[in-house]
Amino acid sequence: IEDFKYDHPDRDVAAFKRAVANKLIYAVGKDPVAASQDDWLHATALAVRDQIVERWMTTTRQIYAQRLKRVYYLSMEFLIGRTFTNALLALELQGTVKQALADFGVDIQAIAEREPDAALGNGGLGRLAACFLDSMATLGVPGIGYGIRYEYGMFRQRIVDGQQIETPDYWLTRGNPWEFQRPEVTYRVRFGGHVQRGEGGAARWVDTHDVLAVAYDTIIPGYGTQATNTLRLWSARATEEIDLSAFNRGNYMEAVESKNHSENVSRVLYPDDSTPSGRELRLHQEYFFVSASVQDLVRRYLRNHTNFDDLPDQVSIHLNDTHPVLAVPELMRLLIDEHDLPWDVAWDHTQKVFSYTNHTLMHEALETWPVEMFGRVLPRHLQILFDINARFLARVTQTHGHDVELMRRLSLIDEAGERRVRMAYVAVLASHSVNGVSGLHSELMKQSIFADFAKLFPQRFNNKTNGVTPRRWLAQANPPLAGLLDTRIGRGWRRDLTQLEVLRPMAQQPAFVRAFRHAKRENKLRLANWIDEHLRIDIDTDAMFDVQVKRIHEYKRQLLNVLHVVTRYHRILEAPEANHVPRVVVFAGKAASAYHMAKLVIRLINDVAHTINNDERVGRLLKVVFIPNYSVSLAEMIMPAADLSEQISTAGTEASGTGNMKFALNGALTIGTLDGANVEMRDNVGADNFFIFGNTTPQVAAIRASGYQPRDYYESNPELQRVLDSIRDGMFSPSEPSRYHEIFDALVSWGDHYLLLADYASYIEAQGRVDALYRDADAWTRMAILNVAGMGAFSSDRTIAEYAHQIWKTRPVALI
Ligand code: DL6
Repeated sequence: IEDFKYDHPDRDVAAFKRAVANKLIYAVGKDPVAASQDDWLHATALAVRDQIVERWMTTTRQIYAQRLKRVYYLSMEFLIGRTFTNALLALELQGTVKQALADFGVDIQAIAEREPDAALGNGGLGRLAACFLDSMATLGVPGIGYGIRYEYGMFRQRIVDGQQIETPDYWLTRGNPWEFQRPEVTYRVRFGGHVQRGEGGAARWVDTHDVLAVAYDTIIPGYGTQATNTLRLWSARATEEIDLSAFNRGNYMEAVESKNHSENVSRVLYPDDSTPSGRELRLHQEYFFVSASVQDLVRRYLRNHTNFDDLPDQVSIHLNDTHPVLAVPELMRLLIDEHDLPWDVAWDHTQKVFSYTNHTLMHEALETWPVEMFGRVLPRHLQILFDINARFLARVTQTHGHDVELMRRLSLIDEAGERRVRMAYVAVLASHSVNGVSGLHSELMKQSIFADFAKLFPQRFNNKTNGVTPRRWLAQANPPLAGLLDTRIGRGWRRDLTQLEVLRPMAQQPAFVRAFRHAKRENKLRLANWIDEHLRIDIDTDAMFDVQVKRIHEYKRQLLNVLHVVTRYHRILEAPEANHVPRVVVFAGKAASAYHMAKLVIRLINDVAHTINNDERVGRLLKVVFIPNYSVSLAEMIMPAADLSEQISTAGTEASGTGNMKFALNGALTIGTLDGANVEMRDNVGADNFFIFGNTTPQVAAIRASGYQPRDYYESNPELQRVLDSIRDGMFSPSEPSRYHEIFDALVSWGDHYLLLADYASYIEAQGRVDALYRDADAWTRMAILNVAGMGAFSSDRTIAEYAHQIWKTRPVALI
C-alpha cells in the first residue's frame, strides 16, 4: 500500500480509530482482544465505506436534480478484484488508515491481503468493465453498472502434477462489506410459458415459471471527486421459499428442489473465455439479469416521467458484448406489451437508447442460440425478434431488391442447419452505435463479421480503443514507480495520464534512469520473494523477467512462447559458456475447463519448467515459472515486476488486449505482433521502442489463402525442428514420452491454425534484439521510460470520455 504523505493529520487518525473500534465492536461484534485479521478488515472496510456513502447519496440526488441522462452499462462480467485498497486510494486515506491500524497493532498490508478478489469475470472483457466503472465515477459520468451477483466467481486454479485442477471460488464466505442488499428492489423475471393473443391481438405471456431478482448495490467511488456511482448486481431468489405440501409429506429434498433450481440462475460464473457455452442455464442467466435491469431502469425513468417521449434523452443502455442483447427484445416487450406503445415508436426509442461493443471477431465466440431453445425459454421474445427481422428484411428488399443471398446473410436467424438466433446481428441492428475496441479490430469488424451491416449503416460503426485505470494499475499496483512519478512530475497523472508525456526528456537524465531502475528492482524483488515463498523457486532478480499472463488460448500463442523457451534451453545446453542473457520466463493464466488444448499447454509449460529448473547445466541462465490461479490481485503484483511483456497473438485475433497497456504503463518493454491495441501502443511510444515481429494481418490472410504448409517451416528450419522434435519425443515428459504428440501434430500436421511456425523465426530474431538491448541496462531503462511516457492515451478515462461524448451523449454530474 502506497506510503501516503498527504493525509493523516493526527485528529483524522484519532477519529478513524474511533470509527474502526466502533465497527469492530458494534457491527462485527468482536472484542478487539479477540479480533482476527478478517475481523479487522471487515471493521475497517465498514469504517471506510461510511466515508463514501454520503458522497454516494449526494451524487444520486444531484443526478436526479440535474435531470441527467444516465448510462446503464450491462455486462455479464465485472472483474473487480479487491476493493479495500482501491477505496482507500479513491479517498486518499491510505496514510490515515495505516496509522490508525498500526496504533491497534494491525498491519494494513496483512489485512488487505485477506480480502478475496471479486472475480466475477473471465478476463479482458470483465476487467475492462471494472476499469470503466472506475473511470465513469472519476469523470462524473452518471453511470450504473448492471450485472450478476455470482455466488461462485471464476474458478480457483490449482496445479497438481503440472495440470490444472479447478475448484469453486466461493468468495462470499466471510461476507462482503462493500455491498448493500436491497430486498425492496426485487423484480419478477419470467421464463417459459406461452403467448396468448388478447383483444386487438395484444400479446399476453402466460403460464411462466418465475424467478425473483434481488438487487445488491456496490458503491463505486471516483478518484479525486465526490462523484460516486453504483454497481447493481442481481441475485436470484425463488418465488416460494419451500414447497410446503412436499415438506408435509416428508419429502424434504423435494420441498427445496424448486427453490434451488430457481436460485441456480445466479449461482456460478461460466468460466468460458472466447468460447461461450450453449447451455440453457446461460440463456437463463442472460435474460435474468437484463430483464431485472431493464425493469429497474424503466421504473426509475417513470419516477419522474408520465410518458416515454424523453426516454432517449434520459437513458443510454450499453451492451458489453452480446451477452446482454436480450435487453433489446425485453425493452421492446415492456414498451409494447406493458406500456402500449406502438411498434414503430418503441423501435425508434430502442435504437436511440442502445449501443453495443464487440469484443471478438472469432467465429466460434459469436453467440447464437437455437431457435427451439430460445422459443421454449422466451417465447414472447422470439416473436419480437422475428417481427424485428421481418420488418428489417422487408426494408432491405425495398432498397436492395429481392436478393435472397443478401437476406440470408443479413437475417437475424441463421437458417443453415439447426436454426439459430444471431445475437450479434440483433445488437448491431438495434443499436445506434457499434464499436470495436482498437483501431485494427474496428476496421476488421467492418470487413468481416459485420461487412453487410457496415455497408447498410456505415455511420453506425466506430472505434473506441480500450484503456485501463491508472488508479489501480499504477498508483495502487506500483507504489515504487508511483512515488517516483509523484516526486518528479507531481500527482496529476492519476486523473490526467497524458501528463506522463513530460517523462520523455527525463529518459536522458542519468539520475532519473537510476531511480526508475531502482523502482523496477523493488517490484522484481517483491515478485521474487512471493515466488520463493509460494512456489519454492529461487530466481535471480538481475535476470530479465519475461512475462506472459492472460487467459490460456491457442490464439494468444503461449505455445509460441514455449517454443522460444525450449530454443533457449537447447542453445544453453549446446554452448553453456556462451554469453546468454539470463531470463526468468513467467506464465500465468486459466484455461476454460473444457478446453483440452489449452489445458495441455498448461501442462507442457509446467513440464518444461520442471525439466529446465532442475537441470544444473542451466543454472541461473533460465528459469520458468507458472504462477497458479491468476487473478486481478496477482496481476497487480506481477505486472510491475516485468521487464518484458509478451503480446504475441496471431495478427488479427486479439481484439485489443488491455494487459499489454498495463505492462507498458509499469515500465515493461513489449515484444508483440501488430495485433489489437499493440498497433496503437507502438505508434504512441515509437516503433524504435517496441519489439514488433511476425506476419501482419494481411500477410496472415495471404498465407492462409495460399494454402499454408506448416511442415515446410518445420523442415526448413533446423532449430525449430530440434525444438519440436524434443517436445514430441518426450524430453519434457520422460515418464510418458507421447504426452505431447498432439501438440506436435497440431502444429506440424494439422494445419497450425494460428501460424506459430510461420512466425517462429521472426519471433526468435526479435527475442535476439531484446537480449541485445538488455545487456545495456541504461539503454533498456531509457526505453522503458519512453514506454511509460507514451501511455497517456491508454487511460480508460480517455476511453470513457469518448464513449460519453460520442455515443452516450451524457453530461457529467456537477457537484459542489
Ligand atoms: O475489450 C476487452 C477485451 C479485449 O481487450 C480482448 O482483446 C478480447 O479478447 C476480450 N474479448 C473477450 C471476448 N469474450 N467474448 N465474447 O473477452 O475483450
